[in-house]
Amino acid sequence: MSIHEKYYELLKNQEKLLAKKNEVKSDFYNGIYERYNNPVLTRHHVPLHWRFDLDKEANPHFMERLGINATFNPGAIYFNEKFYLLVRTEGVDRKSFFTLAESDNGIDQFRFVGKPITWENKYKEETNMYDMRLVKHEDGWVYGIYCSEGKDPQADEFDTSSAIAQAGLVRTKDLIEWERLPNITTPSPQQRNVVLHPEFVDGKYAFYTRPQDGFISTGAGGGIAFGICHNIENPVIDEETVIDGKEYHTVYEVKNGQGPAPIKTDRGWIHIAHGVRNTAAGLRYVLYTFATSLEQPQKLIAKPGGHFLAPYDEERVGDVSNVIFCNGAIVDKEGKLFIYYASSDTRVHVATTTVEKLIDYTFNTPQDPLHSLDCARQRKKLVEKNLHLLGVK
Ligand code: M1P
Repeated sequence: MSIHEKYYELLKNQEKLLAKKNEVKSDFYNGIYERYNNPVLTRHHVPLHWRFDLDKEANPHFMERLGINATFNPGAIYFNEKFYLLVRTEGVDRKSFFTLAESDNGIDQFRFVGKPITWENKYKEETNMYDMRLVKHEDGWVYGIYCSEGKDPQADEFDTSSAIAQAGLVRTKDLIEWERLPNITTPSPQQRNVVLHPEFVDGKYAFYTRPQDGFISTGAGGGIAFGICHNIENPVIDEETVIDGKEYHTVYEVKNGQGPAPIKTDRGWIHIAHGVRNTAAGLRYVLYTFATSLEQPQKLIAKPGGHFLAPYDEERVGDVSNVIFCNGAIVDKEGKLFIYYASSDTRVHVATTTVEKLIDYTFNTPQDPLHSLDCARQRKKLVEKNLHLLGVK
C-alpha cells in the first residue's frame, strides 16, 4: 500500500486554512459583541483522512469516498485549558454525527481531533443525531443532550420524511469515552433543544425543554419550558412548564428554543435562545436573550425586545438559508464570552463579548412593546432625549 501524492498537496493547502488568524470584522459595530471575518469551522477544516481513502491502489483517482456536507451547531466547553467544539458534522449522505475540534484561543485555528465520536447504540430507531448541548454539571460529569431522530412509525407507507425527535443523553469525564444514558422522557410526543441546567435546583436535576406536537411545527406546544428530573440515569420529566413562550408578531412567533445552558451572572441566569418567525421565503432563525432569577431559574426577570444576533451578509446563505443557531458558548476566567453560532446550517462562527456587556444588554435593552405605535413611541422618546443632549430643538 502507498499513499497518494495528491494527499500531501491537499494537506499543505488545508494547513494554510487551519493556520489562518481571525480578525474582528471592522465594518460591523453594535457595541454588544464583535463579529469575526472568518468562520471558525467549515467542511474544509475536516481532516482529509476522514474523507479520502489515502491508499493509492484502492483509490487511484484520489476521490473523496466519504464527503462532508457541512459543519454546524456545535456544543462548546472549556476543558483542560482548551476551547472545544462538539460539532454537528454532516456527511454527504445527510446523516449527522459528532466530532470534536479544539483551539487554544477560541477564535481561530480550530482543528478536528481524535476520530468521529461513537458510543453504544441503545436505540436502533435512532437514524440521525445532532445539536448537542455540552453541560458541565455540578455533579462532576459533562453531559451531552442532543436530538435523537428516527422515522415516525405511524407515518403512512409512502411518507418517508415524517420523523420523531427525542432528547438523547450521554455523559463523559474526558470528552473521549461517552456513556449513553436513556433518552429523556417528557409528557410531550416530541422534543428538541433540551438543555440541562448546570446546577441542582432544590437538590434535583433541572432541564429546559421544548414541548412540541410535530417534528418541524411545535403545534399546540412550543415555548421554552422547565422541568425537574429525579434520576439522571433514568431521566423522566413529569411536568414541563413554559417559562418563555411564543408570541404573535415577534422574532419568536413560530417557535423558539433554549441555546446553550444558561450563563450564571450576579444579576441572574442569562439565556441565549433562538427565535423563529415565518417569512415568504420560509423560516427565519435569530438569537435573542432573556434572564431568569438566580434562586428560581424558571422565573423570567428580564427580556430585551427583538433579536440579539441575526444572519448577516454571507451568513444568510447556506443549506437552510436565513438561519442563525447557537447551542454552545464559553465564558473564560476573565469574563470574556465566546458565542459559537452556525449560519444557515452550513458553517460555524464566533462572536465575542463580555459577561458585563451581556448583563447590560439583557437588563437595559427595552422590551418589545408588541405594537407598532408603541414601538414608534419608544423610539421617539430615545430620539427626543438624544436631540436634547445634542442641543437640537
Ligand atoms: O434548520 C434550522 C434549525 O432547525 C431545527 O431547529 P428547531 O428545532 O428550533 O426547529 C434544528 O434542526 C436545527 O438543527 C436547525 O439548525
